[in-house]
Amino acid sequence: MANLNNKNLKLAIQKQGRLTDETIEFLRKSGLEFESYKQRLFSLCRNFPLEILYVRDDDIPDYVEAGTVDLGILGLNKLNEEKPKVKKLLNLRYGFCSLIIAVPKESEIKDIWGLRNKTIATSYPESSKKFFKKNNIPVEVVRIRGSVEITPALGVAQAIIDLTSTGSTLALNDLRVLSKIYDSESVLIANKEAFINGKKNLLKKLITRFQGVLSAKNYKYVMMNAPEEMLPKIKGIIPYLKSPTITRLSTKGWISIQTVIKEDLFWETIEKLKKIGATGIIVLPIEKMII
Ligand code: PRT
Ligand code: ZN
Repeated sequence: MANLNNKNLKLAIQKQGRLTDETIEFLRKSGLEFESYKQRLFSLCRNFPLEILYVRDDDIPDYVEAGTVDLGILGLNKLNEEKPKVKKLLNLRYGFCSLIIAVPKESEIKDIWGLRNKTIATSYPESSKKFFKKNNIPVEVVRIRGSVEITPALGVAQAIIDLTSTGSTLALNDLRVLSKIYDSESVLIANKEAFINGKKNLLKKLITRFQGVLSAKNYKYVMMNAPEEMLPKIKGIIPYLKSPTITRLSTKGWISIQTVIKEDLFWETIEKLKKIGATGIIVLPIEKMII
């Protein structure tokens, strides 16, 4: 069992918020075993020398930059906004959202150029100023810490810049999107010196585990039956596949093929395979994939 000491890797994650559940799920999928219940300040993994610290997401960039922890998981939006001196290691494919500009539905403002000399409320002043500077549009950016979406109704601002995922908050507040500034998702960051200190090997091991989970998420395991003569065509449809597992079936001229298919091309690939005669297609999720 791992002990609390300086040789352990330290990872900061959000204590209680939008990223917490999915982050814990991701760590568990990576094979890490630890207790986590509300009001915990840290957990020690049972099967890997890793301490998990539960903190406010706003503190994660500073902790990682200062080396209080080696690693952190947080929204890419926080990195874009605060520009801490850290290393971004992986996109974790959850916590998706976008930073957008919105105006009241009935506003006369039709595009970003209509925002010239207007007041814009946001919790993301740096990202906002950068966007308008790049587009050469003079605006006044007012920093608001919470409930940015109600500021137009209060007469504080003519537009807002905020994160959105489902869009329901915007709809509830009668706001419409004018433009997107950037997309965001959960990311893994590391202290700049993490790879040159004594924990380098541990860090590499942990990243390999994380990559295994991410690769598995991007692929599906597929089994199918097909006429043997179609094998060259099947290989053409799944070009990244070097050597599929092939078994001869008892029906003459037929084979069974086992392979992996990329998630984003999944339906397209299945349609093509069906067209050339593949049948009995079975699809399974992959738990981990070490490439
Ligand atoms: O307490 P702590 O400081 O740790 O948390 P927090 O309240 O500052 O952050 P939290 O938990 O709200 O968000 C943590 C991270 O989740 C953000 O930094 C983003 O990376 C990510 N994320 C993903 C989001 C959203 N989706 C999101 N929808 N963060 C905020 N929102 C807000 C959005 O601005 C809106 O007000 O959620 C509301 C609902 O959004 P809709 O579009 O679904 O209605
Ligand atoms: Zn926060």
